[in-house]
This record gives sequence, structure tokens and C-alpha cells, in this order.
Amino acid sequence: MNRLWSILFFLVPILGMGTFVMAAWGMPPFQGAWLPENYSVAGKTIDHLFYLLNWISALIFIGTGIVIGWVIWKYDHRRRDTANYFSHNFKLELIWTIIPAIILVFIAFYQMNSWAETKMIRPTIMQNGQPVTKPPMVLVMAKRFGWEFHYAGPDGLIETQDDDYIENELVLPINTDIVLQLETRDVIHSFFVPQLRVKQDIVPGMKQFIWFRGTATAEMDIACTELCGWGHYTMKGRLRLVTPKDYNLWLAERRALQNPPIDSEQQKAPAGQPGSE
Ligand SMILES: [Cu+2]
Repeated sequence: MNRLWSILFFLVPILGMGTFVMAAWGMPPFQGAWLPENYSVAGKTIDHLFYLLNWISALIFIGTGIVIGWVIWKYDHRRRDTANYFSHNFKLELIWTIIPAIILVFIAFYQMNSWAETKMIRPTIMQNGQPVTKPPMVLVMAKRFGWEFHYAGPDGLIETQDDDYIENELVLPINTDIVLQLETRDVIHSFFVPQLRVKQDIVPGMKQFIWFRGTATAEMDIACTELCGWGHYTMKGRLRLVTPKDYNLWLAERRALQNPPIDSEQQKAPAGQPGSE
């Protein structure tokens, strides 16, 4: 009976690895269970880190599974009735403290670049010959239950009177450093775009900044990953990554639609100048 148990324990790493491999290669029934396609420059670094951590975890998982199975197999009480008992083993304790410590310190140093790239070094622009942090392109306002995207109006600044406000639809240009300013109207939400490898909690009273650079045109979901109330699951936005040219066209269309009184006056002024008087 005990040997049967050991076989069951051996099955854990085998089946675990089996599902892992099948998901990674998209075999049925695990199609689409692996990472979604990446559309961000920094996503490559993040995916690399993800695979490294996955491999470390997989090796430890398989190793532990084999050790547990082997111990149950070898120390079957019908073949060997007493197990060795000892309450302390300094050498063993030292080994199982130092090895995880080395792994964790290694990961801490190894991930520094990707952390800096995605969370610390904000893109810059040149202003009077000096690099300054790039101002946010869109203010993302999370609320129960939806997303407001505030684009800059003709003044080119967000959080001003002429902001263009859109609900649940975000359009951004590719091949451009995008900075988003995240805020919430009520509770904690979390801005998550898996295809951009971006996830950021939004805390009331705080401004969070995220940045990324889209690599190809695509359409993707924006999800909230903080349980924020009964309608949490309905907090779904749509992100369209378009070419800079299409983005400018879209923006011009928005401006033409938005604020008709201001627009009509602006259109009158240049039209009225040549030849009308
Ligand atoms: Cu939410």
C-alpha cells in the first residue's frame, strides 16, 4: 500500500510537468492557456524573467516531488519498520537555508534591469537641450465600474478644461513611448493589459504612472485586477494600438466632434479671413 502512495506522489511532478509542457506548446485541451502575445518592448525583458522564474520553480517542484516519492518508496514500513529520527542537523539546516538564500539574492539582482525599465526609469523628452520626464499622454480614471480616458485637448495638456473624455476605449500610437497617469475616483482598482505586460494598482489619492512602447498594431482588453465591488467583472476597457498616422487621424476626428462651440468658432476664424471681407 505504501508503495502505491509513493507512485501517487511521483505522479505529481510528472502530471504537473505534463500540463506545463502541453500548455506551453498549445496542445489540446490547453490551447491559449499560455502567455498572450506580447506587444510591448519591455515585455521581452519581463517574459524572459517570467521564463527564468518558471524554470527555477519547475526544477524545485520536480526535485521535491521526486524526493517525497523516493522517501515513501524507500521507507515503506513493511520493509523497514523504523525510520531514523533526529531533531537537529546543523549541516542540513545550513544547506537548506543557504541554497534558497543564494537563489533569492540572485533573482533580486537579476530582475533589477527589468524593474528599472518598467517601474523606475520614465521615458524622457528633450526640452531646451535637457532631458525631462515625458508628460503623461492620457489620464486614466478608474471608477466603479469602468474606465475614463482623458486625452489632452488643443492645449496639449491633460487635467485642463479642454480635455477630451472617452469611456472604456483607449487608442494609442505604436513605436512611441506612452506614459499614462492612473487615478481612481473611488476604491482601489488595478490597470491590467496582459498583451503589454503591464499591471498597476491604482490607489485613491495617488497618481501612478506607467509607460510602455507598443510594437505592432493590435486590439486588446483592459481589465481591472483588483476586486472592487459587485460589478468588478464588468470593468472592461478596450485598447487599440494603431500607427502614429492613424492615431493623428483619429485624434483629429475626435477634436472635430468634441466641443462643437469651440470648434465651430475655430473653423470660422480661418475661413472668414481670406476673401470674405
Ligand atoms: Cu476595479
